[in-house]
Amino acid sequence: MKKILVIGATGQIGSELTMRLRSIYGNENVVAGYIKGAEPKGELAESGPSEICDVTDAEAIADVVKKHHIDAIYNLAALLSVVAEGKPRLAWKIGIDGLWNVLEVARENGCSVFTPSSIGSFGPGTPADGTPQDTVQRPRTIYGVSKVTTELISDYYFSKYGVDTRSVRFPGLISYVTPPGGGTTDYAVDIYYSAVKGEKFICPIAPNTYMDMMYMPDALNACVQLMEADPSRLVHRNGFNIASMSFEPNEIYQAIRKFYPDFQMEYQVDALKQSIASSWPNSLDDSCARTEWDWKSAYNLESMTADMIERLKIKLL
Ligand code: AKB
Repeated sequence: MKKILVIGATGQIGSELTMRLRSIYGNENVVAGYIKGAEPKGELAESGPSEICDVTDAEAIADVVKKHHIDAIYNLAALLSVVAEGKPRLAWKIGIDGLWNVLEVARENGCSVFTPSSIGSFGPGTPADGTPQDTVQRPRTIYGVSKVTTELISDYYFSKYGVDTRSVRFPGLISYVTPPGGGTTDYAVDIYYSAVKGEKFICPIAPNTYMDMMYMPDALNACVQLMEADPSRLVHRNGFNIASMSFEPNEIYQAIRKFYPDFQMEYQVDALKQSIASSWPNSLDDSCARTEWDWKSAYNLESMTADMIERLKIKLL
């Protein structure tokens, strides 16, 4: 049975991915790695082992890997795009110095590694519609620069040392469990909270700004499916485009209004968020992921909206 360490296990993706991995590989085989001040709570804390594991501390990662005989690391530690713009040095320290620590520990201990990339790895010079798998990547944000570097250094560790590195480029992720913190796509989560709470939504992103988005269950499937994929079929390794839906603010607003006809939205565009959003693609072409490891999403805007609203009603009301 696989022994897995999730670094960043209490974050937006980590909190759900850890539980999904425990349901597949067994509770005792998935270690939730967290930093001080972000301790696991509730089911996450009670269902399996957890360890302090700061990605910037190589020795701590090595200790946890050795203690639990880890053979796969999901490295989810990162600052999201908007926060990273305010703290570029810290973003690099966590995203790249941290990744270097993970890759070195993986090399020494024979672990495979999953470190997500993002639609943020693209920039204004990238073809915006049907963005190909292999294309221009010249992002203007530190988040994007660190994601391109993540893809390249992860590929390098595979070709130079044979470390089994794999990753996807996540779209904006939408979930009712753990809110995201400081991303450009967060509005597409926040809008559901406003609708269910009966509040007017102030939209920080301008009309007609299309970005790829994905419901969390699809994102979790992508992580597991790629890490289980037959390596002989993989032409690419790090930074697979994956896609399920692309929309602009009015389209998600209209989808929610089918459930809440009186729901109100007003635009108050945030300059930083908008400049980041405008530099990202409208929609990715995920055909390489479909061909190389049979990727396919399950949710679209309508089915995600129905599920989000139902779940948030239980959580909030
Ligand atoms: C962000 O908005 O920063 C993230 C992402 C798309 O990578 N959600």
